[in-house]
Amino acid sequence: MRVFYSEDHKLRDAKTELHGGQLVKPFEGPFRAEWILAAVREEGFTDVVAPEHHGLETALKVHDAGYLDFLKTAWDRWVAAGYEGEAIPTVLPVRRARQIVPKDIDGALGYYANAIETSITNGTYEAALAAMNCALSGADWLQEGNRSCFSLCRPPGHHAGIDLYGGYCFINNAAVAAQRLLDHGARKVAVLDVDFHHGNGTQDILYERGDIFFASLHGDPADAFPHFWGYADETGAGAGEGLNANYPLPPGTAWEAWSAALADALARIKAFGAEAIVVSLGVDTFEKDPISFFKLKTPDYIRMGERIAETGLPVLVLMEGGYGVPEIGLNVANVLKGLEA
Ligand code: OKP
Ligand code: ZN
Repeated sequence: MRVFYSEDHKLRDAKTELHGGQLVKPFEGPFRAEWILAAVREEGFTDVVAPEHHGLETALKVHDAGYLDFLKTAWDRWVAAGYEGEAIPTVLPVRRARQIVPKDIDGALGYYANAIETSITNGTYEAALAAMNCALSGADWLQEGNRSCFSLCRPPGHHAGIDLYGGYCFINNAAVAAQRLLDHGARKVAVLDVDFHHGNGTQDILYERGDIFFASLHGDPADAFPHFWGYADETGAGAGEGLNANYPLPPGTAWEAWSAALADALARIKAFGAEAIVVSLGVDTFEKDPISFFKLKTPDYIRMGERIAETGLPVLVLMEGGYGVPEIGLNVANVLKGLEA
């Protein structure tokens, strides 16, 4: 299985994340991609290739143009304002506030944020573009007739909405890849989000679309980030009515209950008639993940890959979350092994 990886992920190396009332070293850092790359190579996935460079054409079909321009310019505008820390918003356009994009960078940050733990830094936009390029190259690789591949995207993307960043995400790599598959001949595709956190950005982008089915298995939003999205009664709207499937699951969820939800999601993806699956793979479902509460074990990830492979559909695996412990690498490699079994 081919692996797409760009060294440019290292351009995002934030020093601060707002966590527990303190600015701490971010959970999402360059070490994650290094651990994952080392483990997948160790486990035999040695066909590691840098992605092609792509323009913004596909991203502009899933994101707002003003939002992408904001991402491109935010750091320089923040520095020009004279600030010395990393860029974080302080004011948010909450209930009953006006939804007007402010000229001022402090206001613009709040306008485009859906969570404020995530600092914008020098190099963040360039790293997000590199992750997007990995996703696009992966989509093209499937389109050439290959059954599966792994795009080691970093930073992740599934919390990035139409015009929203946060939760360590800036550009929605999964939505961009799904769009690319459709633009290159697929009629219908699915995004399957198995990260511990609800893929609220992906849901935001796909909610009214009739050509992409979205399923997400995640910690119940009553208990877990992103808190304001991910309930089971969010089922899609307009042309997308019935094409959004959320599986909120309680603290302590282990393989048995988790895999029952996966089986239901895969059955619905098949019934929809998807011609390919984009998997938003987070391994923060692992029992030792520092910020999550599921209890999956390392061998469970092999079974996860096997179950997805049983659909018989081409599969593009994109990296999302998974934190804290070196086992994230083997857990990712196990999914890839299961897919190839
Ligand atoms: C990104 B991805 C937990 C706070 C969580 C942000 C989590 C972002 C997860 N107490 N803060 O989906 O793995
Ligand atoms: Zn996550």
